[in-house]
Amino acid sequence: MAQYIPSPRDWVREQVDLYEKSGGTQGTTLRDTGLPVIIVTHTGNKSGAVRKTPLMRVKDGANYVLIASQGGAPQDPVWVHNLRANPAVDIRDLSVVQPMRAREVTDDNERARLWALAVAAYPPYADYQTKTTRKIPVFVAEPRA
Ligand code: F42
Repeated sequence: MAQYIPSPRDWVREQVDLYEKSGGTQGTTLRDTGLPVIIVTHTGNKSGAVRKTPLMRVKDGANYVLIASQGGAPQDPVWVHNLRANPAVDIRDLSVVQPMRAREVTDDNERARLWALAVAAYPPYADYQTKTTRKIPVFVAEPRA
């Protein structure tokens, strides 16, 4: 089995640890917002290592919408490259872990619909898009048999 390499960011690594070690009963929200977070487990496209990325929970039926906002930073987060190369992910939502497949959304109408869901779930996403000239990548994760 591939090695797990934790995030170099302390607060991110600590959130993943707490979320997983508690079986999805602690560390499940973003800091003091109280808004729910999921953990996306994916594969490093260069290292082949297991990577774990907390993201806001945005649901569309059985699917999850993944927003590569990184706080409106100028660069895409590197997990975007991992999902493009290896779309098979596991998504932990509280105590439930599901195998899913992440697909980057390229259709403008589909993206607009999913972006609206994302902003409804986590309003700061709208501010993040105004802070950067890049078009924030949007993925939809669908259940994988
Ligand atoms: N980030 C978001 O973009 N959107 C969100 O909704 C979001 C919510 C959120 C909630 C809670 C929380 O704790 C964090 C949250 N974050 C959110 C931050 C998110 O978890 C990530 O930390 C952030 O998006 C940055 O992702 P990143 O993949 O750029 O992470 C960096 C810091 C990182 O881990 N870098 C690694 C490193 O060692 O420098 C590289 C990891 C990696 O995947 N490497 C690849 C490999 O092969 O292993 C190579 C990648 C390449 O192609 O260069």
